[in-house]
Amino acid sequence: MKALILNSGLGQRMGVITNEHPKCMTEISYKNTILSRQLRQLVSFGVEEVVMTTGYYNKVLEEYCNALHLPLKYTFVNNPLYDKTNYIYSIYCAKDALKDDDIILMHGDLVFESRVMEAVIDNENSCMAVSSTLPLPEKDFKAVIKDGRIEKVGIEFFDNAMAAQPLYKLKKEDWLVWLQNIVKFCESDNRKVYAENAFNEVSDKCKIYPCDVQDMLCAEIDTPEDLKVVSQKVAEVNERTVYMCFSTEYIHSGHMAIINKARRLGRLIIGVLSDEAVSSFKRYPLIPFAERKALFENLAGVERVVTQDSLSYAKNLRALKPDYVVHGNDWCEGFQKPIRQEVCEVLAEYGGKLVEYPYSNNPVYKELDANHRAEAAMPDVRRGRLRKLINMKGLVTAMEAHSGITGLIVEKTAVLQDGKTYQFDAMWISSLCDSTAKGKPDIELVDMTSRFRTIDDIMEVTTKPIIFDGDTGGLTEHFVYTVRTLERMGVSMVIIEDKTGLKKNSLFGTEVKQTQDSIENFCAKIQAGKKAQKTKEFMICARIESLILEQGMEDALTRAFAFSGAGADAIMIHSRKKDPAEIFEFVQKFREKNTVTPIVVVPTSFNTVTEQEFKDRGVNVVIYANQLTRTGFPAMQDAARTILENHRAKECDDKCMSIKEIITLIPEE
Ligand code: SPV
Ligand code: MG
Repeated sequence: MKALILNSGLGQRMGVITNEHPKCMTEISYKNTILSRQLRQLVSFGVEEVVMTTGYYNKVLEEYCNALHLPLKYTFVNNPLYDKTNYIYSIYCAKDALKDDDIILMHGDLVFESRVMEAVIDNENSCMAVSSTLPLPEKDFKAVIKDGRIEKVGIEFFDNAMAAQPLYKLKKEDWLVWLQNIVKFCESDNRKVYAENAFNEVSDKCKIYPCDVQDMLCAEIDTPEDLKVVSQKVAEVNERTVYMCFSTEYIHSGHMAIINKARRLGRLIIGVLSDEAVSSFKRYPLIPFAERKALFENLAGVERVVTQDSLSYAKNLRALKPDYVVHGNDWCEGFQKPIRQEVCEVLAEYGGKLVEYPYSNNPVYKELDANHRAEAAMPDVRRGRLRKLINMKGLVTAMEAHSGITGLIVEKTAVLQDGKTYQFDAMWISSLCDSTAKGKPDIELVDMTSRFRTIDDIMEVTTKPIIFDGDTGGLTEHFVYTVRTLERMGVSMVIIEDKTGLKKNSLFGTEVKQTQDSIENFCAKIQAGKKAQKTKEFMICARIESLILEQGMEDALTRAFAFSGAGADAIMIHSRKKDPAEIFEFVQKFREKNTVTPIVVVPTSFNTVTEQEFKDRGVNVVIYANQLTRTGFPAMQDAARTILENHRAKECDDKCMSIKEIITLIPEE
């Protein structure tokens, strides 16, 4: 696309202002003339070629353009009869340079805000800027609209007309029709009329549509009074601010495209989502906040970078009051919909505007995202994320997973509540559920190789950190190998319980015979594990069974201090009572002496306590240890029974996910 700028005229009505240069070289704002502003706008829209008709002070004008050093290729075409003809003849002189492309046609004294040019350029048709909100001008151009198209342009039309400005996008096929008639006019010596007169004769074949720019700035400057009014408006436009928010960890050309669009609207302020906000809806970012912020701070055209500490824009919008918020239109649906709704409400409070651009579905970006996700799943990246999350959030939640599909449920399930997104932070690979899925009792019967296989299945399709139920850890001599394997796989934490001999599930309590390990033995196991591990992020958590085995609070606390002293990175305290009192008492007494070692709880029986209450009392990890298993298997039993009872599958259908859903449940990467 080329631009055609008409700059041959004398600009007589400007008085002394145009004594020494053409009108387009008149200053309109600090650092910009009418022309330099237009040219810079064209560059920002990716225009590379400008055909400029010249006349009055043509050499001054050419030199000026070249001195701007803009990335534009100019073709200057002098109209030697500039003082005797109208611009129709200037176009005629330039005709040979204007036959091979779509063009943007504008008068050299037109000042417009970038949204006007955007609306014109993005229009799929040939179009002219008109305004449905401005009154019809007495002496300036009006466009007569018929059947949705522009039938005539001129100063003399008032019926069915709209105020119009000489800014057009003309597709080659339309432009050539108009140009042909311009040539015909000029060659029959009809050179003192508007070029639009030639258009009016062929408007049935040259299909130009109105592009309504309403009350956006788009005005010609004919007089010093116009200059004053428009300069003031330009100053206002230049003061506008634009807000965008990013959570991205890398910037690709799609981001740049929308940033460039936003920059045209005003001075760009970027909100960078805090790590906490990012991990509330995605995963813990691989690139920490400070680095992500620096990405944008170093981007040309970004005026300021601020922190956005939640998914909600409200706080920043109320503080910054940007004129525009820019976003891709992808947030009209899905979990971002209420966030968008809130943005609209806050913008309405002070008259800001939301500008949305079509979301790019470019497969390259999808691939970049997939690669990035894959990176997040790599062992070295995944392993350390649990520690980071505990430090960042204070309390993290983990949900049981025992297969690829349950892993995906934990990975992807998200709930939007009160403008916030909630999801599980981590996955718990429970010995109970892993064994149950294999139809085996939870007595360390499923061997480690098989348990590692489960981890592998889950890891293959997820990215969230993994907490592994290591049962008793087995013999110390075996545990050290387990630690290294888990670490190598990218598991974040192993929890081992202080039992020995034939371990049974804790929820049996004292109904079955279970033996607690001695403090000395268990400390030695922890120490051996810590010594064996190769990375500093891997965590070994000591699980205390004293309350389960009714050994009393004192015993539980003595063990907790001994185990943390032996190097345990966290302490899990377990109970099978419905009443959380003993858990609360333990947490309080432990925290009186130890404020740093993370505390883990598994509230299967004391399940009325909320995460917030646990957090307030000093708990750091809440594990939902078996709920997917306990909900999934009854549903399957029910389906099996229903088929048996009815001797066919029809009655079961309503209980089932559709075949279509099941085959599309797992997207192909
Ligand atoms: C598991 O989920 O396997 C556990 C927790 O160890 S509990 O079943 O409560 O013992
Ligand atoms: Mg277990």
